[in-house]
Amino acid sequence: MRIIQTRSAPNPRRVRIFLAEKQITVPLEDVDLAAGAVRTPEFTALNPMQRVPVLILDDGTAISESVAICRYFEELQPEPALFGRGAVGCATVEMWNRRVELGLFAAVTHVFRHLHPKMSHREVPQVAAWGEANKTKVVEMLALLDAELAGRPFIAGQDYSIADITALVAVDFMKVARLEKPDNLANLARWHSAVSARASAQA
Ligand SMILES: N[C@@H](CCC(=O)N[C@@H](CS)C(=O)NCC(=O)O)C(=O)O
Repeated sequence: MRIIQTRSAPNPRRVRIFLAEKQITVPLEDVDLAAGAVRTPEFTALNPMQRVPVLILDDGTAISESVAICRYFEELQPEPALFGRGAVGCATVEMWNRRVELGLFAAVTHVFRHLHPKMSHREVPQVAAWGEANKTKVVEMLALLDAELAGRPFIAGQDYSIADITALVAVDFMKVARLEKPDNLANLARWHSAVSARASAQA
């Protein structure tokens, strides 16, 4: 088993943090996105979406999509539960992970992909107006999360979950996307300090 990934990219980091929380070690094989590693016929055969990470099982099965990879490991090793517990708990984690993924993570990556000069040959066409529009969406979603975090320690409730991983990686990737973190969101700042202090954040 191995994971094809890129150290600096945000989606592989989600998987690395998830594995660190579960204390699972999987060999990592780094590829260079800037050099077009995901556009080769060999890589495209593994993931036609031409994106990392990709988990390769020992029988050759290739699983991509960060959340799908995380679900595979949750099934193999349920503890600690990072997708929630019970019908309501699992649905609540799913709800928040999707909200964070679609509302924050995607918005931050749109800003990066559509405005950063180094993405001009990988995001074609680069639409600057779309990048700019997503800056507002990022700020609005951070404010929403700040209000939610006034009433609980973690994004989806009392327990750390994959929703916290998605949010942490999105917030940290704001720096790469050249987005400034609002300094008036005290609950979000408290949450960010807590999740960043976990050993898994270094993965
Ligand atoms: N929905 C996918 C997104 C994967 C993705 O966008 N990966 C980026 C790196 S974070 C990538 O491979 N980009 C290749 C490129 O831009 O050429 C997931 O959740 O894994």
